[in-house]
Amino acid sequence: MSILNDISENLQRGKAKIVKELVQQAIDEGIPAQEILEQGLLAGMDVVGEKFKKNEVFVPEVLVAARAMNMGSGLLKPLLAEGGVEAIGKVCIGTVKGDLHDIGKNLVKMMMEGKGLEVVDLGTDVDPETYVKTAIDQNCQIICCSALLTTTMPVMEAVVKEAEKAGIRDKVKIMIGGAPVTEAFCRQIGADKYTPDAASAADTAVAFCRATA
Ligand code: B1M
Repeated sequence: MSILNDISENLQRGKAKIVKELVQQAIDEGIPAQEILEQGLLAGMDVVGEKFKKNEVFVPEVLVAARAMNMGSGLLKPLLAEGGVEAIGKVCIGTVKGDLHDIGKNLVKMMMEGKGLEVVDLGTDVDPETYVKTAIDQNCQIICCSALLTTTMPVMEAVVKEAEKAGIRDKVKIMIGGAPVTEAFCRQIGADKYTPDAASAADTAVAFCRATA
């Protein structure tokens, strides 16, 4: 569908205003929000990611693409949240200490809210103590950690240990995700669940909350 290609290409060029207009146009044309997200915005971000890897684009270009991504996904947020019912559980989410990547974390948050979960967003660069303190203070059933850098993945293990130290490990599920994270890593650090994408993270979180309700 060409409007989705247009969204992807304008996102790659960092044309935030045009991306926003095209996303609105796609919504008006009745294209499902999930399709606009995956085949337009995320497809464009994938290309940017590949070019970044090959040193064909650099941090400034990636930042403007990320801004375009956020402007487009902001319009989709209420649509992805449609059908959301009364909060079925509470989750806190953040990108781990040392890591400033937040696009994936924001998508996970958006999908979770869309499934009726209440989400406490801790932002980026979150230390283990903050995750655990928030889970205790705000009665969260789940702690969600995102990491995009291999160097920050170990912080996830520190979160598991911190939850054990605080005596809440049996009361709180710990979910992890982000591009370098794997199922094997999840098992290795003793977290509860790795999910590869935002949609499966939201489904899993709902299932965990229902199981503890
Ligand atoms: Co950076 N960056 N970056 N970056 N960046 C990567 C991650 C990298 C793979 C690029 C590369 O070299 N190929 C590389 C990491 C290499 C590694 O560790 N192995 C890298 C690097 C090296 C860096 C810097 C160190 C660069 C530098 O300064 N020299 C620096 C680090 C800064 C820091 O964090 N301290 C840096 C900076 C940046 C920008 C600021 C420019 C920008 C971030 C802007 C922002 O987030 N606001 C940026 C970006 C955008 C990227 C790439 C291009 C795209 C990441 C992204 O947003 N993807 C990325 C390359 C790539 O991934 N191809 C790269 C889209 C997003 C939707 O995907 O976050 O994976 P993702 O989320 C998915 C799933 O993983 C999952 O759901 C999402 C959607 O389905 N998911 C979860 C994510 N979190 C989850 C949590 C869950 C469950 C599922 O919990 C339950």
